[in-house]
Amino acid sequence: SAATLEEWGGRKFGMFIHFGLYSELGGVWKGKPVDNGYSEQIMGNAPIPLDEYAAVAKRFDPEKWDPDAVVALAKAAGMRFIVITSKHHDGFSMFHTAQSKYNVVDATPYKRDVVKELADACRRGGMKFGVYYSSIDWHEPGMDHYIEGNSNPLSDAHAKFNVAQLKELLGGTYGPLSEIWFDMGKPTPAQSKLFAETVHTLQPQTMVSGRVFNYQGDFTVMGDNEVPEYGIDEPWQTPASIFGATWGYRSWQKRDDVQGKIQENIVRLVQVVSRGGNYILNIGPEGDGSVVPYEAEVLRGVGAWLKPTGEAI
Ligand code: FUL
Repeated sequence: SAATLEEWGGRKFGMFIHFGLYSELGGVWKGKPVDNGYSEQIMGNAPIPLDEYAAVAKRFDPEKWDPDAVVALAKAAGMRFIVITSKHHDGFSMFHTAQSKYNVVDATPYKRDVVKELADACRRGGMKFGVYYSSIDWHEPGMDHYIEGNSNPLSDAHAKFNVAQLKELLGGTYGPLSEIWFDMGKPTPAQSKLFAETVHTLQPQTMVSGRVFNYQGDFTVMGDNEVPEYGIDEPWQTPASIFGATWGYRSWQKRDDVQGKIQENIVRLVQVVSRGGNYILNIGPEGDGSVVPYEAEVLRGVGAWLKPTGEAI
């Protein structure tokens, strides 16, 4: 509805979180930095055989993950919503899905539903909450590994699996979702329609990202880190990563000139918002769940500029 669109557009600034098994690897495989693509896609980039990648789950134990602290950080940055990876291309679910044991509760020593605990923290903190959901699944036989442009076609069986997971995510356990950030794969028009309808039937207020494809999205997603030159008169969003080269944690990332980074993100935020969009800025927590101090500093720096006198915006 018009009210939903206006509310969503009015949020302007949010936090993206890329967190998964890849965070544990931090962009390194067998002692070597993997530098030919985003670190959240290290399984496809290295490439890592499925059984070896899946074994990482046995040591994924993000004890330092603190959802309330993450919500507090988003607030300090002046953000109004958070979107976390519920499942990335690797196919590993960060929520307790019943569709596959390949999830954070059933397959790791951590045994806790990361998506649920963040959803609850957001509710406590008055922060809107949404999820990223990739329809690609490198864990599935026949769909394994990278295809140019992440344009994997989806079998009907896989689309069914996706719908079953969407029903879990939107069925109430995770509360009201502000948006669902579909990403990649190459669904048919009928599959895109099915995904969008599934979302809207369960939660009419949930905004569907344009990367559900085939004109079924409620908002347009720009290219990664893309800031358009002109105002655009429709709901849209720029997804931004602090380092450009990765969204998932990368241990060997060079992190310097934090003031310059803060300035850069303030400028981009202003450009996006003044042109009618929402800016969603990413953090990539480490495998132990901790937020990279440099990233927290960038976010706080942007927030300090937004709120020079310290009052709530
Ligand atoms: C892209 C994905 O392929 C990246 O890994 C990342 O999630 C980014 C936000 O969207 O298309």
